[in-house]
Amino acid sequence: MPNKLEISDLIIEKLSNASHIVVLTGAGISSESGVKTFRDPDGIWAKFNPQELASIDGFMSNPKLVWDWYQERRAIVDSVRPNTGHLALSELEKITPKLSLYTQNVDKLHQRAGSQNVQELHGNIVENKCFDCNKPHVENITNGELPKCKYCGGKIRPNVVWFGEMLPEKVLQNAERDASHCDFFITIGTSGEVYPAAGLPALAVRNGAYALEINANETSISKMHHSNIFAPSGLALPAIVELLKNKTR
Ligand code: BV8
Ligand code: ZN
Repeated sequence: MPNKLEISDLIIEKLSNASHIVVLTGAGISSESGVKTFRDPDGIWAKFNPQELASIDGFMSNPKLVWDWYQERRAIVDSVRPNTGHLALSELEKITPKLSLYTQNVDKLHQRAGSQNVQELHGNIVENKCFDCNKPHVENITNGELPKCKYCGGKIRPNVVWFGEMLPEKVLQNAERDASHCDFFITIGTSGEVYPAAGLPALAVRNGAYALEINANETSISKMHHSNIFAPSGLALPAIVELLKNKTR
């Protein structure tokens, strides 16, 4: 397999000896499936202000606009498929002793690619819940009017974490514990702008892990990684899995 992506032997050596790999993914890993990222020039937030839509205030002030925005995104997510990057991560989970995958993405593409140990730091847009009593809303959503909670009549919202909202406590605790105890941390397709998720790579490095960033571009957290592969994750991840498999053959 020509190593045209310049994946160093050191990365493959460390990966093949890693007892616990932690992966943090962001919107970039889904972009090759056709799901727009947030902050890229053609991203979904190019025309919307995130605070306006992905926040409690945004929903309170314009529930219909926010609800329709999520309906639009749900339709896109339903219409796309996991790409080679998602599939390679699912393969990596199979061929390594322990891999913990934490995603900021809300599209469920990792689960659809077959990854078993996926924890959602920012929830997902497949499930819905009541804005007021937090109970899950499992009824089918028909387009048009805003659905109402059958328990309390409250407004239904997607089960995502909005700006200003706490992340799911157990998931964040697991992420911080795993980042602090792993020996290899891979950051894939995230601009590293949104906290506390963006703080996980630094936590791993502080605790002695080897940190690799895979991103199509340089980011604000590139420099704090031991190595970077500036390439699309749909190309880099399958190449890494192939090199790992060749090594163990
Ligand atoms: C919190 C879910 C405690 C919904 C999202 C003021 C008030 C309140 C909070 C704050 C505040 N100031 C700061 C904060 C903290 C805030 C924050 O970090 N703000 C930032 C913007 C400064 N964080 C929060 O509010 C979090 N909660 O802190 O609670 C608290 C509570 C009250 C008060 C204070 C603190 C909640 C954060 C979660 C927000 N929800 N989304 C939805 O999706 O609609 S965030 C949103 O950004 C997405 O979840 C996304 O996952 C996340 C990160 O974006 P990325 O995934 O990185 O995507 P992005 O487009 O940015 O980058 C894509 C990358 O991919 C690029 O680098 C690109 O180069 C790369 N790429 C592109 N193609 C490819 C590729 N790479 C590889 N291959 C390719 N092919
Ligand atoms: Zn309710």
